[in-house]
Amino acid sequence: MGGADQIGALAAGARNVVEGRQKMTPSEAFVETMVANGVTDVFGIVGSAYMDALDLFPAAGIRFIPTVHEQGAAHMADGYSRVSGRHGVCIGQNGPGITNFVTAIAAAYWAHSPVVAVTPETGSLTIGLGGFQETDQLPIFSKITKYQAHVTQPARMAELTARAFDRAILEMGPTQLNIPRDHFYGEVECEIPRPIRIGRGPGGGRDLDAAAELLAKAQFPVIIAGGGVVMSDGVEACIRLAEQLGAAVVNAYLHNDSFPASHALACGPLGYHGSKAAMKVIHQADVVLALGSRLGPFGTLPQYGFDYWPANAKLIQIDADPRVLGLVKKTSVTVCGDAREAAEALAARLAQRTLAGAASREARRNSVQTEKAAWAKELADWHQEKDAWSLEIAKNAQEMHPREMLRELENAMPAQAMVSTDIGNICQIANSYLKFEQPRSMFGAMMFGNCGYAFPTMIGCKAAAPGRPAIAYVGDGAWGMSFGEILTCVREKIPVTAVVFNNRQWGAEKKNHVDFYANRFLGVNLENPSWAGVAKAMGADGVTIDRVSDVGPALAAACKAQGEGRTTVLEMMVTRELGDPFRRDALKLPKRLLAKYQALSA
Ligand SMILES: Cc1ncc(C[n+]2csc(CCOP(=O)(O)OP(=O)(O)O)c2C)c(N)n1
Ligand SMILES: [Mg+2]
Repeated sequence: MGGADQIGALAAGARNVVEGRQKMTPSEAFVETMVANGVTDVFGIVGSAYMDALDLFPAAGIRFIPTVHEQGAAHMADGYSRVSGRHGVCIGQNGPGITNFVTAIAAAYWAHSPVVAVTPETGSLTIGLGGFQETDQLPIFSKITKYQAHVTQPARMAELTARAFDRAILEMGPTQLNIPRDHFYGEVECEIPRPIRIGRGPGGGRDLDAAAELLAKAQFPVIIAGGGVVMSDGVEACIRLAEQLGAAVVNAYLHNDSFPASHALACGPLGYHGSKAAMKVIHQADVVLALGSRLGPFGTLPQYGFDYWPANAKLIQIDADPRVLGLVKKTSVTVCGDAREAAEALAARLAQRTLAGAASREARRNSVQTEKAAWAKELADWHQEKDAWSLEIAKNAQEMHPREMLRELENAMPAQAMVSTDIGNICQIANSYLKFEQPRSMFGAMMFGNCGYAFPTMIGCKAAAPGRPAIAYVGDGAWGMSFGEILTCVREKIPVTAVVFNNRQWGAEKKNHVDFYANRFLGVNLENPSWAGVAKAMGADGVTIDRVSDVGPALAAACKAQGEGRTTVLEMMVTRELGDPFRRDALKLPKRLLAKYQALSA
């Protein structure tokens, strides 16, 4: 027996982690610790720095998924972890392979994803000599990881690998495992540590009592279901608490999957291009329960010219991370706990209580229905952007209006779909048109906000959940940054559907030129190749769509093709009109003092 047969036979027993203290190589200790943590997939680009360990992956039952770029690998690890709740793992060559991770690890940090970035570094005997591919790899990640392990000695490989994996889950964020490349070699005696997985608990008893007290007295309670509800598998608990209280539920920004959209109490998302119904409802609240949310500053800014945050409401904030409590909004009660367990604990406390809001339960429910219907009607009648510039630019255009296209996509969205969204004007508007029934379905480029996030992240999602339809929404500018990973889909047979919004511009930034710089366009217009043609040249399917009636059938066909292993790029030809900007607080009208720049003053 040899070659592939031998690896297959070894892999059959791969999930049994070696027991007890024994002699092994550091590479074996590293790989066995990953096995102990249930790792089955690792994304990266091959490199000599860790080849001794890589050689063991197949026999250990670990699939190595080679990518086009290390940024793609780390985004894939992010998507993989967000959809599965398990670790996402990426690895690369010391120096440039590792610095290529940086943007994606920063994104994973703000998405609270348990990604382990394995970063082999230059050999310990030559550190500091300025040899090949050397850079100090710990400072680079110090602000974008929850924990950094540096393998100081080969004998500590298992211990420190285990700690990096434990802390990624415990602290819900990326960790770094930095390994001098010579430390993979040699002989050590060690035991493979078993993973530490602990319940977070619902929070302090007195804090929960105080929260229950506020909720019992609330006339108009509203729940914000945050990412913590998704991460704690707490949607059912959130539904029960909402029903008990008769509380409307809004989704925190970019967490449209934190509460089922079809539920009678669901109002839709807050934040940019969120649901006006959600905003109007939360505006009436006298008590807001932020469940599993850090209440990020970006997600509650005024929208549609409406400063909806209920400034006088009492705020209960529950989050598993003590550092985010009271950070952005002043709280009346703070609870450090797991969103699911806290919701269950509150439901138990409220079961025996008379609820002050009981009498108005029906009225509040009706108000939710009325606002939802009004918002649905407004969206249905909203075919194109109505500002002067958009009306002008789209006047005689042959292309589709972005909103009409987004609505068709919404209507054709298959059950159980996973959708990632990039950063850009059309992706942002998509927030109004993305509804989900189950958690772990929406993967926004969270608060790091990097263009180029959505596509590789969705490849990672698909690797973790091959049975679910995988769809990435990407602007054409961001697509230019990320389309290379089509090759990963094709080579590794990880079929994904990319919906590329071809408006021939870096639209979200162009909107700033329109709103603040008197249409002085600079660096925002894009000349594109046929993105459908590029996809075909790379071995995927590519379809150019310029009729609204073709959008839904094309999405359905592309998702079906995933079942046959086919990746499709749907190139949506849309007008250059632009929706409301990302934010209005970020820019000021230009003021120039020097005479030569006077013409550029507002
Ligand atoms: C990596 C990165 N570079 C630059 C930006 C700034 N930026 C934000 S939105 C945007 C334009 C996105 O254009 P596109 O992807 O074509 O989407 P559109 O706005 O046209 O819908 C840019 C350049 C960013 N967010 N991330
Ligand atoms: Mg664009």
